Amino acid sequence: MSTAHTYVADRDALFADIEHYMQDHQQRDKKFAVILVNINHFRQINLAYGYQMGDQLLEGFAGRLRELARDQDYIARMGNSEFILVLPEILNIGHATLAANKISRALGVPFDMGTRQQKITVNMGVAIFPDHAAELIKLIQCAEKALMQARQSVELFAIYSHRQESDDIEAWDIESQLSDAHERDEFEMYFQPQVNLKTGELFGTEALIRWNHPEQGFIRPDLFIPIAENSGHIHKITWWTINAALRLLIDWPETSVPLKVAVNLSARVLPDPNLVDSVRSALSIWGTAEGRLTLEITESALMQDMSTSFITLDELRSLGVNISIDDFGTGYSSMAYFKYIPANELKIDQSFVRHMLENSMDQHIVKTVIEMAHGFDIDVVAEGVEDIGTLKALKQLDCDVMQGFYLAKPMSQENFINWLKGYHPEQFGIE
Ligand code: G
Ligand code: G
Ligand code: MN
Repeated sequence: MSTAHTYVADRDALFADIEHYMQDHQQRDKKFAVILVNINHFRQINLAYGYQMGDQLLEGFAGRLRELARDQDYIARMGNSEFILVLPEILNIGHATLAANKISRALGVPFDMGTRQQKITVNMGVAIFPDHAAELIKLIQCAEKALMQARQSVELFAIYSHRQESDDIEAWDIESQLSDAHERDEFEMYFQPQVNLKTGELFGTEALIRWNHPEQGFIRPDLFIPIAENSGHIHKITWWTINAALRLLIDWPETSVPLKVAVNLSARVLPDPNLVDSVRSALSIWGTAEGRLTLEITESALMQDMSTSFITLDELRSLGVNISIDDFGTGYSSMAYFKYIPANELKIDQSFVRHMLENSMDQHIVKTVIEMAHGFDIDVVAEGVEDIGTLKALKQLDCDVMQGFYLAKPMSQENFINWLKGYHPEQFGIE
């Protein structure tokens, strides 16, 4: 067996080592734990500091893991930002939990990145041999599944449980029914209004998809969009959403200001070479005037492959489409790149807006984002406005547009058009 604390990237050697632990523990009727540790936002760290510093961070991280490990523990690198720990001879799951907590505490101290100190966070997934699986690949898969669960939750780590298997079945069911959903016309578009804070006039609307399932009722996009992204259904859905959104403009063509309609674009369709052509066709089918379609792209989607996505966005802009950066503030984009993003709108994430009255830090972030965006001639939409107090504070901070439950929740097209017809700024206290 290779010595403890090795730092390898060779998967065959790594698997052979774990295989060895399995035989050994099986013979002696003992348990061991596998912990997968993934460094969050490692890609952004690499972008911000360069790859050399990124490698240095990995070295430092491995060093900290070694410091807190026992002599007999095994540590290796699994992937780009992922490490694997094997903790031999544990008595129960509690020992693995202790180790996971120890790891997170060891990260309280930031890493030295030359000019700056960088704090990092991790997620961890834990699986136990032989309780969760007695085969190598299955055991690693259990740990991977637990890691994925941790990444989707607010918890630092997750221990594999069989309940996750039933989640997988649910995911499969949704996936198999997605293509039928399309054929059976089960998608519906909901609309949430946006109001110009400067003038009180209507500004536009965000189009939000709903899946009206015959047995399950309304299925939220949070649940089925990620599955559609992984299964490839997202391309058809995107075509449907753009057309459903542009149809609204036909059904409701006239307001005092031309209404804009905003469609959310998944990160997965941004690299699609057909995207620009599809958008061009849809605009021509519906005879949409310039400046009336907005495409929302999350900040983190933009950061995934900046050079390609910026070219695509430029092409979309040249079709007269507005580009909005969605969920801004949650994606860790660096100021160095911000000035190059070909966007004309930015949406401050609702997590900052919703508590800005009670939390002065959030208010400060909102203020700074507005000032910065205006410096680049970019309009700011605040999402998640739930009360008049927040509306007034945003107006004072020179925010351009607001959207939130205070005005209205997302509504069916029919209800939305009725809402528009009845809209008066005074009823919301907007002067
Ligand atoms: O409307 P709701 O709160 O349920 O939306 C939840 C999430 O789903 C939001 O992040 C929203 O951006 C996303 N979403 C809503 N409609 C669409 C859509 O048509 N396409 C994509 N890609 N995402 C959507
Ligand atoms: O990720 P994205 O910004 O596209 O998400 C938009 C979602 O936010 C919509 O689906 C909508 O349901 C939700 N939303 C809009 N306004 C509010 C609000 O004022 N409060 C809360 N809690 N959610 C909101
Ligand atoms: Mn959005």
